[in-house]
Amino acid sequence: MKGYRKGYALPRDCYVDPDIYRRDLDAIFYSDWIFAGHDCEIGKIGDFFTFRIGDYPIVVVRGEDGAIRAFHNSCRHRGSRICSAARGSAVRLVCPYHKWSYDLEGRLRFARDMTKPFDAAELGLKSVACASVAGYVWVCLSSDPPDFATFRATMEPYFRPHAIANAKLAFESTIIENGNWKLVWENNRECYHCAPNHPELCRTFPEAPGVTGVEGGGDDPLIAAHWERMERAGLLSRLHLSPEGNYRMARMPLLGDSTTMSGAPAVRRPLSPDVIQPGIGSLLMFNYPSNWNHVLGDHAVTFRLLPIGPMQTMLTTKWLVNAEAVEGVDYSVKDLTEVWLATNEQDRRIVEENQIGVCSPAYEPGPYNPVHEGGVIQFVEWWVATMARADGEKRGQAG
Ligand code: 3BY
Ligand code: FES
Ligand code: FE
Repeated sequence: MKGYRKGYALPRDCYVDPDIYRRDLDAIFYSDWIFAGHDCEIGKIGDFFTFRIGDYPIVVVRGEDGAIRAFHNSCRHRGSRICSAARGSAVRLVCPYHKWSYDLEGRLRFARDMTKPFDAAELGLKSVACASVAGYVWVCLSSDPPDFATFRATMEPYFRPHAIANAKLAFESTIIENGNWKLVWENNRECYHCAPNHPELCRTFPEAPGVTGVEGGGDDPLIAAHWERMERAGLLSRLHLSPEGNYRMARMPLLGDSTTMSGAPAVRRPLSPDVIQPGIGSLLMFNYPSNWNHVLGDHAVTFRLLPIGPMQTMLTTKWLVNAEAVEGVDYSVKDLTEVWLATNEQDRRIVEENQIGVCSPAYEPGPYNPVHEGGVIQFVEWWVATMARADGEKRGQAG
């Protein structure tokens, strides 16, 4: 990347330039596995949700056989988007334009008043690669998706005890941040900014760099003791960073039982019947480029990042609780969501101010703090390496 200096913030173009943004989409968002949502959001046959990765509208639907599939949400007649609702339930996916209808497996079943014979088998919805892992649905737009088995094998043992697939969505929030998607990630990958900006989060989330970073934190006695105690209780906890640096899992201690204002659980029932002990902290996972998470004893908070322009990013946050928990009896949405709604809003402003400053012709990349911003350095290096690899592949194909 022209002008990039290791250990320093990226050159302005990387956060501003529409061509680099197109390359980000091609090399990353159109090529990698992207977090779509949760199995439990589409629990019944015919349940669906929709979203968009760059220019691609997608629908994720549970079929008659119970399997979850993803399709391009574009009609095979003249291309109209078929499902416009964010979520819903349907027996067939019916295009609103001329009522061509597709079954839940994407087969074209009905094309009204078509007099000339046509090959229905040729006109099914185009499928998108789709995989469900431990209650998380992922899709990949590439016709040749990268290996996902290694991620699956790594994620499952950390997440299985938390029974995310059987949870329920208690609340969802979507915000638009006027900043490049990499600024959103850089901000997420450090807690250097937490003390000055996140009074609510800091009640329970430790500032210690070992908690947010990727170095391991095992030399921090508090973290090491937490891993020891959790793994004795059967909960995989030690940090795992993938060799390519694109995902990390680790269970970190919290100051309290949950990321609430009081530190007490927000939900009276544990998220999973298999994890009932207090003080389990937070199972943290990130998976570049689209997802990070906090899985607690009483609930989980999951984040989906989608770029919508060179300087605009959409962030969707979901709060999952035990499916049996009753709102108003076992939890209140206010207590459940207060800390992260406030934190997201604070982070949105941080990212937007960062974007405005980076847009200045006077901006010059400064040095990352090696202690507190190791996670940011890791993210930026992953991005630079990923782009260099994609450019190399493109040159290889061209030459
Ligand atoms: O959401 C996160 O994982 C990070 C950790 C600390 C700063 N940020 C809130
Ligand atoms: Fe879908 Fe015509 S575009 S039925
Ligand atoms: Fe933050």
